[in-house]
Amino acid sequence: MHGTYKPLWLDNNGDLEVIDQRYLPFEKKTRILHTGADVSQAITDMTVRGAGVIGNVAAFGVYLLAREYAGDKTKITEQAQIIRASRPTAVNLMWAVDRMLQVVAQSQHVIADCKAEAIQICDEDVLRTQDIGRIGCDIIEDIMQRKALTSFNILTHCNAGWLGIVDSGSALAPIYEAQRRGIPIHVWVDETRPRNQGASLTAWELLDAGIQHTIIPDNTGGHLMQQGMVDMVITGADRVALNGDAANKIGTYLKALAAKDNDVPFYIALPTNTFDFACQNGVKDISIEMRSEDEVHMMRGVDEHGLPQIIRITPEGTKAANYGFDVTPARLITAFITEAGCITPNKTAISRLK
Ligand code: RUB
Repeated sequence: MHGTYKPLWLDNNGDLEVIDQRYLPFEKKTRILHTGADVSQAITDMTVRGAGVIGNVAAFGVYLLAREYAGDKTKITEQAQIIRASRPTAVNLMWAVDRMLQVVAQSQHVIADCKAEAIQICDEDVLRTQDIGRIGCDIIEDIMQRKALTSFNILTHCNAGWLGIVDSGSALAPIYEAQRRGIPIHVWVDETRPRNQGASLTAWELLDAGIQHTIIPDNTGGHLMQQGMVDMVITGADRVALNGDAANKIGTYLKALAAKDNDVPFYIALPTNTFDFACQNGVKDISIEMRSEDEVHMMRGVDEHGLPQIIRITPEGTKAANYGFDVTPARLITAFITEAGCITPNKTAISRLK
């Protein structure tokens, strides 16, 4: 790898160029991040999003700080805290910044070493997602065999594809692998209100890859599971506690409840750097990001001429609550699909990954 990944890469000036995910699926724009402040801003305003990519971009953010402050360790460490706090839930962000700061502390050649470490973090994620793809797809084949299925229906929520983590995604990695293995697969894509990461990002990725998929309103999954139209649910995660409780995009918990009631296997695919070993109890201890009411009131799309428009869909003066994430209790999760294998959602199994 040479610092070139599908959602982010280093340009010829050594700046970080990222796909600006706010404009997909209608426009493919990129944004160049020159400084640490640019990186914090891009994470906060969701130019880049998804736990893995937030960590990937944050790692390069510390490299940009090293360049900006000519290797001054005190300044880099101080400014890196702003990147570290730019979104609260995805633990990959804190993990990546802390790992980069260890390099800063020990290095004699801070700028070069930071660049190499950021590339190393992304390279490792590339390999992690490939392993997740293989292990997840083995599970798909196993379920198909047991149920004597000739095609397979997966439901996913939000976006945990290559826009979410370099370079194969987490939840979508087994789906891409299934396509490579020639398995006839179809994906139910939750639209994922209010920011529609499913409808705009997952659908865009799957369309681009030529994978059969159907967008469904967020409330449809329970009905489909009841009718036997879902063989497996796979989502990503933003933070998983030691007891196996998993934070992911708001609405994931409801899908897990419906899956349990209908005996549909519910898997969470994640790289091991999404486990938060310091967090004992996810439901009690993971703080949930509250986002702007405007994301609920307003919708972005294109009009009949293909021109971008933002419209309001609620009455002026009505209040909205915008919880970014929810926590699915471990008891509803069949297993975690990680690069280290399939992990049972309990403290004993998760502790072994430390
Ligand atoms: C993203 C989200 C994704 C996880 C996992 O939320 O909930 O499912 O981050 O993604 P947001 P991955 O869009 O608010 O960042 O494992 O691919 O990083």
